[in-house]
Amino acid sequence: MAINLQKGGRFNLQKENPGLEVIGVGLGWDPNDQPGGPAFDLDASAFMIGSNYRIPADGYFVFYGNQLSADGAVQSSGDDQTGGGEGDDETLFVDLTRVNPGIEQIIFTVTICKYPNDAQKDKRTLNLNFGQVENCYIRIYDQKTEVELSRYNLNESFTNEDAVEFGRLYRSGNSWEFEAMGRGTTGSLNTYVETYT
Ligand SMILES: [Ca+2]
Ligand SMILES: [Ca+2]
Repeated sequence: MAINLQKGGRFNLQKENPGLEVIGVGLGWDPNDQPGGPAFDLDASAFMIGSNYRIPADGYFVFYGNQLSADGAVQSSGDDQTGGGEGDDETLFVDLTRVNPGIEQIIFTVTICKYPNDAQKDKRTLNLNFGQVENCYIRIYDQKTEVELSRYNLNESFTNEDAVEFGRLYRSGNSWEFEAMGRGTTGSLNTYVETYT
């Protein structure tokens, strides 16, 4: 049964699911329901960091502009710009067996793109934040069986924040654990690029 995590909640992936190899980290959100309002273009990214809390090379930052990590372990499904439709809108796949041994944590961030597309340039001054985004969640599932292992709904209001560290995978002995972080900040994706590179 899937575990519903609260902020700070943790679980051991492989203890509960022996043989688990590839997980999907799915991000979902609902489109803007304001008539004429700007699209919420949320972006899921992964920072694969070593013991110094930095990525060892550019290839360990996976986002819409780099869809495969240098070790081949993390792959992005690509950029969804609207959040429309049922189910996950963006997904990061993680092959736990292929993660570079020097990587100690994989931090999953979700950020709101300031400039969703050219047609919306006139809306650039709008202050988009997670307080406006409905039904935002992250979930982890077994790619092979599609069984959901864990889900974390973003319940915080985050009325100023446009960037959230949703969760992290970290090594625990020979397995991986996941922690629901729910830590918001401002500055969108650039903030994390500055922090982790
Ligand atoms: Ca996107
Ligand atoms: Ca959606």
